[in-house]
Amino acid sequence: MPLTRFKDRLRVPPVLRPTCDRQRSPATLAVHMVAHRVRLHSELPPTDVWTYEGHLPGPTIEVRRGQHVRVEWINALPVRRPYPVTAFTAEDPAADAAPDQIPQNLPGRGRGRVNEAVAALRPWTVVHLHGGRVAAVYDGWTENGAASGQTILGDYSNDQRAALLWYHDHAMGITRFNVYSGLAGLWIIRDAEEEALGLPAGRYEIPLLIQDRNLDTTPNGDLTGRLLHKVEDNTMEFFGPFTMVNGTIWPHLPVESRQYRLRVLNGSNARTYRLVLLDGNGRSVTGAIRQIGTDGGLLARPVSIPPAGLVLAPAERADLLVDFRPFRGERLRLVNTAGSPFHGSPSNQAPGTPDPTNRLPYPDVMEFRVSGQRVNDTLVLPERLASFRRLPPPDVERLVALVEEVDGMLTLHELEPVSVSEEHLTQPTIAVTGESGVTTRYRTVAAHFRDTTNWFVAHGSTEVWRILNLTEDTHPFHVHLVQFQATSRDKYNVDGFDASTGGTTTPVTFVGHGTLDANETGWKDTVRVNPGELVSIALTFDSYTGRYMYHCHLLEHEDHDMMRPFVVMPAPVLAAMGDMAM
Ligand SMILES: [Cu+2]
Repeated sequence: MPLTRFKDRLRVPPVLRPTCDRQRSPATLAVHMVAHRVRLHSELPPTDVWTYEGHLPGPTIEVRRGQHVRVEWINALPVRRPYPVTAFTAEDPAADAAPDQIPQNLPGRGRGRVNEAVAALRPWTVVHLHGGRVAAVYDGWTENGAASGQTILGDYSNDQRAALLWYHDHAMGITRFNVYSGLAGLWIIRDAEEEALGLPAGRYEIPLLIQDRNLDTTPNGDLTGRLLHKVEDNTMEFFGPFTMVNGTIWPHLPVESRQYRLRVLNGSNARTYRLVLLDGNGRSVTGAIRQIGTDGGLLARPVSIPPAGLVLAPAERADLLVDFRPFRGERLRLVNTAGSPFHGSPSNQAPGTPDPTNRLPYPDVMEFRVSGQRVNDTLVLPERLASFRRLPPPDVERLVALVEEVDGMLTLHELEPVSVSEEHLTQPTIAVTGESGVTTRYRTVAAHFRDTTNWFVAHGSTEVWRILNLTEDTHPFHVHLVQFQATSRDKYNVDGFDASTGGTTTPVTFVGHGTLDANETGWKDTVRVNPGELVSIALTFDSYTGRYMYHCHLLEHEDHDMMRPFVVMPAPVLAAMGDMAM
């Protein structure tokens, strides 16, 4: 163990509650992006990080539903100091390498090369409120970055149900490094519906922002504390050996023997977690957890965690009620059982066992130390938590395929059916045989961020987006502006897809219905699409208009072209534009 587990106490980020000076004017906040030095673990030297307001994670911004808040995001990051992250590409391990020779399991660089382009970066940032209904100009369009000394204005209506959102950097091409440097924080919206439940609050409501990290070493192998973004030649995603919760590696939290509300966010670049709670004997006590909310707020009713554990891909959130009463005087470990890269398949290891073959050298996340004292806690969770209605049938359906091209570039292929007049096309097409047995041929109309915008959405309409994963890994699919509903997860045989042509030799074919977990049936802004799955989501565009993005939330994928624009426009404007829009 390179660092003592559970040594340091969990820190909780400070809370900023914006208030307005005068009636009717929006509350205002000034949030500075500043360089800072923090200890990620008490046995480490200080680490250079970039922060919001000097805190890692940034301060939690807490607002009321409907509270109008204006934020000045001030880039006050230093121009002359080196970029706080060393980007390094390690040589692939030999085919017969032992797990402890897989570079991403090891702290420090090993054999490989430093990415000098990253070393030469200067501060360039843009802030996105993830999960927020935000006007397009304030949404943090990836190309609209601010240099040091410049300010980005954010105007947030917070006109949505109570939820845990998060703000983070979204700068074009370098989001993975800027977020990794520390530019992320939580944003909590409160409302009356949630308050009526009398959920644990104050020091009994704890946010847990989970992120993996790697650290550089001296030639002797001592950890320097410097942030190291190490990938491998053939694994572009970052997976680090150390797990940080709220900016501390493997922390512990003393808790009373009562119920707690834990608000969990996976803020990792690429690592998916499957979280299991273990008692002192290594026995799973995950049954002590009920999930009450997800990305977009409260679920209609509380649900159990899936037996194998709570899966959270990057950017997904879980609102949990954890009952520590049966565990007086015990220590409980929260562990990860998901290997990386994540494919959606279950683990073969006993929970808490290292799985270095799958880049999980240290499964620990954090420890809860339950007090021996008896506490009076009479909260009984109601069976109905919040209002929920299914979205109406869609006006429009769209299909996008997740494709890894032969050069390893990951892309989003927007697909359109081949019309009769196009049947002579020489371009490769993707044939899909659906549940009904009908085969449709599609052509790719865009695949890269720079390609033409195709998706023009009528304001007020409901759409279904179908996401077909033709790659070998799970991708968390994120849409800006809206909270959506996952409606189905179907399994397809995708063997007929040929990445070298971008087309199919035999149709991609429906093989059966998969399952959405109970905790995926609430409001979501990020949904996992496992290999060979076609996941459908329903979205109603009833708030703002303008240009937004959808993308994979593995930050290395988002930066390497798994990101596309879409535009919401008033329906009469679309009609006036005629064919051009559709
Ligand atoms: Cu992806």
